Amino acid sequence: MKLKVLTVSFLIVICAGALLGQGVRSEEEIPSLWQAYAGYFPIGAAVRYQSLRSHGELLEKHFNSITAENEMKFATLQPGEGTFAFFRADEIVDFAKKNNMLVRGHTLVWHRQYPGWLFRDGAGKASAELVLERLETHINTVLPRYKGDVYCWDVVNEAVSDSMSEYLRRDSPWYQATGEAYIAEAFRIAHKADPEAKLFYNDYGATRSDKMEKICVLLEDLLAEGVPVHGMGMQGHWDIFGPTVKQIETAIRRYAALGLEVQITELDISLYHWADKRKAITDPEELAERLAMQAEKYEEVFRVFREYRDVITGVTFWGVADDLPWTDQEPVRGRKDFPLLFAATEHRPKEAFWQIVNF
Ligand code: HAH
Repeated sequence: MKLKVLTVSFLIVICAGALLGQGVRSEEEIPSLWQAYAGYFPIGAAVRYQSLRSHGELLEKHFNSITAENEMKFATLQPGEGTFAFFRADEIVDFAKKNNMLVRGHTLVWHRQYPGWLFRDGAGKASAELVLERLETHINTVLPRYKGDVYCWDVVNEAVSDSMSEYLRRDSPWYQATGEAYIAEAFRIAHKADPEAKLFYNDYGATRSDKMEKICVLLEDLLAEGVPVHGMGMQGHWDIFGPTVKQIETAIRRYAALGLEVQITELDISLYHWADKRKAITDPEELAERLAMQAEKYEEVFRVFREYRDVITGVTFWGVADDLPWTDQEPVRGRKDFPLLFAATEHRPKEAFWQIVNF
């Protein structure tokens, strides 16, 4: 009986350990993540203005780059035509400056989180000319404001389609208003507005061979036309089952071969296969097993990132700790997940953290 109680308590401790983070170590025993990678590339995190306070200590210690998760998107920055709201973005930039961190700007052009007025003209649809003019006003207001503070921008996000029968995403209001024109225009305007800023095309599914080929066609065309594109952002919303490290490596090489720098811009490794529709993993043993697989996966992908340090100029996590993953608020996935390096409880480093700092 006593043995059984002991075994059960032991199991509980192990499961809790997996959930909460491995062991309990004093703060001095925990190395800084960005310092461990100082010879490789900056380590970033996506923040919400609230997380500057709730996750401030983690951010200061482990990250030397930040990205606003939502605060620099079109709808947030210009909710009404000519009405700009910079205070939340400013707060994030000030935090970064105070802590000597880089800031990645995200994102100028996307088919989501845009304000309704942008594609309307009175009661009707705005013309291509009007939409491009508004794009120019937006970029010419935002980029100069953050010149010298935001060192790179995701100029265009997710323009390429997921559908096998489509090249660019035709359901994007940008495409519907201007055809392909908005993409090159956005890069040209951005480059004029801040010639120092590194300009990125950013997308998910960037390791899938069919989508990768389409992205490369887009990038090659832009480069051939002399459009100022400097980098490819691979989002990196991955899971413990895929993509494989081989696929990740192939993609990094493919984008780098275009002469672009490569960044992993939105890294997180979900515990769920992408087709798994469950809202939560309820079995503690399954959870522990998946957290172990996650640690291994993080170890493998960071080994590849380190190998490609010459072309990789940044790795950014899409969030800071498991208590605030974007998937909690994302209606597309909306389920309990633990995709990051720090546990929800007390922000303890998880096994995945130890795997990537001990190399
Ligand atoms: C990313 N899209 C976006 O780039 C980022 O701005 C957002 O905060 C979260 C994730 C990934 C994505 C999505 O939002 C919906 C469907 C597929 C992929």
